[in-house]
Formats: sequence, structure tokens, C-alpha cells
Amino acid sequence: MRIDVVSIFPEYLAPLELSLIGKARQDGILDLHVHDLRSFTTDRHRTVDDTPYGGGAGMVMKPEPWSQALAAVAEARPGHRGKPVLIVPSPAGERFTQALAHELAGEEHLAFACGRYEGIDERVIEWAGEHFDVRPVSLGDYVLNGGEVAVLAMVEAVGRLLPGVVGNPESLVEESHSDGLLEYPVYTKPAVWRDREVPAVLLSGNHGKIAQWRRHEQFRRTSERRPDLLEAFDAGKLPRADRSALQELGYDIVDGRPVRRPGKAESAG
Ligand code: JEB
Repeated sequence: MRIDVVSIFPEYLAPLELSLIGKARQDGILDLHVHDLRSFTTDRHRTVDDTPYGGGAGMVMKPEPWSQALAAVAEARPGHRGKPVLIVPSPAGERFTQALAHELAGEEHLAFACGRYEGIDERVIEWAGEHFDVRPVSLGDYVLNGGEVAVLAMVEAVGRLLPGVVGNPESLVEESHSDGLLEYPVYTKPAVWRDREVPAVLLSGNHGKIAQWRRHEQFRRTSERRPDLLEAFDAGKLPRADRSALQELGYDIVDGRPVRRPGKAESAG
């Protein structure tokens, strides 16, 4: 996969040299190019921003450096067919999810446009549609100062899905959000640490019991921390053990979805 990132802070993307993603680049799985938006300016001061039409606080990124940068990215793609996908990080984008990460991992060529200030002149986003499939995307419902941190997260989430990046593909299927539930808690040695014991079932050697306990913990955590996920969970054709786990946690299954049973108030813990 080829990835191009355009930013006024190319050094912000330096962590992509490290760890799994850095290794993927060394192994030729990921062909990552980071571009300095200022190198596409033509004035003495390398200006990338200007005041907003209509007034208001802050500055807006000028269209011309962006069009030059994105045109260069759209050209420089040896052997690729079709339009590349242009991700534009924005607090006003669609939410970035694991499903979107999987979708993007199937693309040949991704580009990311990192805005700063109050964002990029909207006409650039419209014009870019001539060269790219444009997707404004938000990392989450909080405010960042620019797109770079969002790109770090998205490139890591997409990059680890590429074949050969994560050593053991099993660790990709078991993890959070792949089946709509949070992960179970994990423990390692020592068996007792500062008077805290590892749950006995995990030392029992009974793999059926262990799987059942972990599944129950997934339901318990999801119910406690992400009730929105549990209410959307497909409980249509669950094994009996899963149904009774949900029952114990105070859920009935109605039309294939877990529904909180009215009754006793929540107990602590
Ligand atoms: C992304 C960005 C800014 C209003 C307020 C602040 C370019 N989840 C997210 N939160 N914020 C961003 C984001 C993502 N993805 C984000 C790009 C830019 C914030 N800002 C600052 C713009 N408009 C500028």
C-alpha cells in the first residue's frame, strides 16, 4: 500500500518510522511518503494561511498550496489504477471506526491532508474530488489542534491490518470491536502481586471454563463501560452460555438485541 501525508509539520509524523509501522515500511509492505505543505508555496514567506471570509476567529488554510500538493500526490503513483482515497481529518467528518480501517486497508493508495488553524478552504475539498475519492473523517468527538494526531492513529489502525504487519493474524480477530464486544481482562506472572491474585479459573487448566469466564467478562465490561455497544450487539443466535451470561448481567434478549431488564439498581464493582 502507498500512503501520502501532507502537513505543515512533517516531523509530527516521525513516529511512523517506529515499531510495527516502521517495520512494515522496511519490509516494503507500506510505502509511506510525508510531504511538507510549505514546499508547495511560491511566496517569500511560504504562507499557508489567511483570514476567514465572513470574519471570525483564527485563520484558514489557503487553497493554492493545497491544490499544488494534492495534484503532485495524485500524479506520483507508479502503477496504480483508479482514484486514490483522500482522507481529510476534520472534527466535522464521519467517525473513524474499525470498519472504516478495514475498508481503507483494502485500498492501493491512501492520501491524508492534515489541516491546522480553523481548517482548509472548503473549495479544496470540493476540487480534490476530481482526483480522489474524498472522505472527511473524525477521530472522535473532541477537539484537536490539527489533523496530524488523527493521521497517526488512522495510519496505525490501517497499517496493522495489512497482510504481514501483525505477526499472528489470530490476534487481529480476537480483539476489541471485531465482534462488537470489549476485550476480556488479561494477566501475567506473578500469580500474586501486591496481595492481588490472578482469577483462579485462569490457573485451572480447564480451557472450556476459561473461555466461558472470558466471554462473561467481555459482556460484563461492555455492559458497564459501553452499554451503547451491548445494545447494538447481535444476540440473535447466541450459544446458551452467552444467553445466560447476559441474563445474569440483567439483560433480556428482545428481537435479537440485549435489552436492560427493569428492576434492582446497579450493584457496585
Ligand atoms: C482535525 C483540526 C480545529 C474546529 C476546531 C478545531 C484541522 N477528532 C478530531 N477533533 N479535531 C480534529 C479531529 C480529527 N480528525 C481536527 C483536523 C483539523 C481538528 N483543526 C483544528 C478545526 N475546527 C484543524
